[in-house]
This record gives sequence, C-alpha cells and structure tokens, in this order.
Amino acid sequence: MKIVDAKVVVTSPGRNFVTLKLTTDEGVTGLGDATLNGRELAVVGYLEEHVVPLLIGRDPHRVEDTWQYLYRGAYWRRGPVTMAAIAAVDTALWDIKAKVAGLPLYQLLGGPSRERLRTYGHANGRDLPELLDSVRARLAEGYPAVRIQSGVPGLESVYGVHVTDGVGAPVLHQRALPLVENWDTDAYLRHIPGVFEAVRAEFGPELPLLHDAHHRLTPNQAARLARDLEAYRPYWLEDCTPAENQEGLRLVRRHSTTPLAIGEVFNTLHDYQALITEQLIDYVRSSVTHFGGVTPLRKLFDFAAQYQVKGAPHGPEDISPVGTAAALHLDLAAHNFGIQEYAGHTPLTEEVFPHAYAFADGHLHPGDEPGLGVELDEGLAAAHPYEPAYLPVNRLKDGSVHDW
Ligand code: KDG
Ligand code: MG
Repeated sequence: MKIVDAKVVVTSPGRNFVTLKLTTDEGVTGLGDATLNGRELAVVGYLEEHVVPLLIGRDPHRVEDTWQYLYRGAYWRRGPVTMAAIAAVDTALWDIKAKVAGLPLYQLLGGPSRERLRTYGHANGRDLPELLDSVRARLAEGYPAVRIQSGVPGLESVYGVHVTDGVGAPVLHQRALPLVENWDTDAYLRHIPGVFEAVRAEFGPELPLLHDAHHRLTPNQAARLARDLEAYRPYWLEDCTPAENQEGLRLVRRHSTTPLAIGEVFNTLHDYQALITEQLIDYVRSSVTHFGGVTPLRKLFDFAAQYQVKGAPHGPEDISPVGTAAALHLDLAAHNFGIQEYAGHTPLTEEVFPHAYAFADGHLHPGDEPGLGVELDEGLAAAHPYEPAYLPVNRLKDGSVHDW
C-alpha cells in the first residue's frame, strides 16, 4: 500500500482547525489534527512545503518508522510547529492502519482497559454567583468533575472567564489582533481560596474540582496557592508555574500535597523527564495534537505509569474532533488514564467533523467505527475558510507583559 495524496485542510467553523488528510492507492483515507491555536498557518506551511513531498509513495503501515523519519530526519527537532505537523501524520497513519484492520483504533492499542472515560467540564464566572450557576449548568449536563475559573475583583478579565461578542460566541480566540487582558497575581492569590471555599460549601465535599493557574505564578506563589487550596481537596492544580521552569515544581511539591497537573504546552517526553522521575507531578496533560501524535503520547503514558502518574489529555475547544478522537482511543486503552478534559465543539464544528465518539452521562466513548471514527466534510469545511485569530496577551498594571 502507498500514500498517493496528502492534503491540508484549513477551516473555521467557529474557530480555526488544521486537518491533514492522507489517501492511499487503495482508497483508504486517514485524518490527523494539526491545529496550533493562533499559529495555525505556520503548521500548514511546515506540512505543505516540507512534509507532504516526503509522504507521497510511502507505505502508510510504517507508523513508527515514519515518525522517526520526520522527527530525527529533519535534524531540527521538537517545538510546537514541528510536533503538531508530525502529530497529524502519525494520527492519520494510525487511522489508516485501524481502518485497514477493520478495528477501532483502541483495539490496536491493546483493547479497552475500561468501559468509558470520565470527563471534566469548564465552569467560568465573572463573579461567584455566575460561577456557581456555571457549575450547576455543568452538573446538569452530567459532568462528574468541574474545572472552576473565576473573575478576580479589580481585574476586567481572567483566564477562562470568557467574554462574548454579544451573540454568544467567545471572542477570546477569534480576533484580528490579540485581546489584551490584565493581571494582578496578589489579587488572584487572595481571591481564589475563597472561591474554592464557596464552591465546596454549595456543592459539598465529593465533587472533583479542578483549577488552571495557566502558568501565571512564580514557584513560591504556586507553593502558597497549592497549600492554601489543600483544605478544599482540589482534584488538581494545573500549570501552576510557567512550563519552562520545571525545577520550580520541586518547591511547590515540598510545600503541599495538592495534586499537580502540567504539560499542555510540552512537545516531547524529554520535557517531562525530571517531573516524572522525581515524582513532582500527578497528571500529564499533553494532547495527541501537540505532542507528535498517538505514538509518542502512548510512550509518555507508559513512562508515567512506572511512577504512578496518570494521563489526562488536554481537551479544549482548539483540539479538533480528530485530535479529540485520537486521545479517546488512547485513554480507553491505557491503564493509567486519569480524566479527560472535554469542552465540546460548536454544532457547526460537529457537522464539519461527523464522529463516532459520544458524550453521555458525563463520560466519553470513542465509538466502534474502524479507525478514529471521524470524517471530514470537505465541502462544508471549504464554506468556512480560515479567519486570522490570536490568543489574548496579558499585561500587569504597570503595562509589562505577563504569561497568559
Ligand atoms: O489554546 C490555548 C488553550 O488550549 C488553553 O488555554 C486551554 O489551558 C487550557 C486548558 O486547560 O484547557
Ligand atoms: Mg490548561
């Protein structure tokens, strides 16, 4: 079997998605997600100019060899653009292999280790009443666990607290120029423990509560927050320090038993080496889409398992249904799966990417279609072309740029 066509499709059914579609000489197709939020066209260029010419004529069954060829063969390895491009190829090859086998991908990864996948949803509020309403809405939708993000008095906007354009669409990720948010770490650190206290008082001790600090704290500030939240037993504190500063997690760990999750911006297993072997974290957060594909994410899960660290793939709206499905197949098969973030997609996105995976009773299942179980409606995708979009940037009160 040979790859005879490789096409990159960019579409914006509410937000931008980049999809690689491979076709074989036997007419089997495979899809891979290459979406890098806010830098989408860089991955399109990498794929179209440098990867597609290497794929034509290759045997699609050589998944591991193709991964090594693209990773080691380029000499310039790692980085989000490279790894999103390689991820799309790897995912599309697994899709083809599983379709040819006539099996859902999770069967090729070892078969199911569980019946269904526990998820968490997002609750956001500009203030406490709005946040409590948002938690109620997630619980009504069936979510068994909820990430809580709250506005901070004195700040106009805070990570995760979506502003809308008046017709209900979140504008955070769809703007010609980046939205500028403001930030004050002291105000945030004073406010968040009270938010946890209020949510616990309203919903009781059993509801798993998660929180994302989105890389905004120094190790010392993160240690304080982790310690201050301990009494409310968070399920996890995510990205408490900037991802580059991995040594910082040692300080946080020394001061608190609050579980720590990190890694949505990591690209390779090497980024996790010290964090896992020193047991500084509890959950690895990488997605198939930004980690180079199913092949390396499976290796990360296996490595993490030796240290009782669990896999909890990143699942925001900017991972396409193709990337979502790929994660779900791995989650179902891996013994050390923890929880799957699931933000869902707009109805139009669901139409562009019809899929076999299903969300019911707060749990996901990848479905039993051969391959990933996701299609791409290319006609509908073409009707919703790329729109320039950036993530927000963050500034402190003195005007200097801070982590977003
Ligand atoms: O593109 C950036 C988003 O994926 C990120 O802000 C979402 O932190 C995130 C999460 O945990 O879902
Ligand atoms: Mg996050």
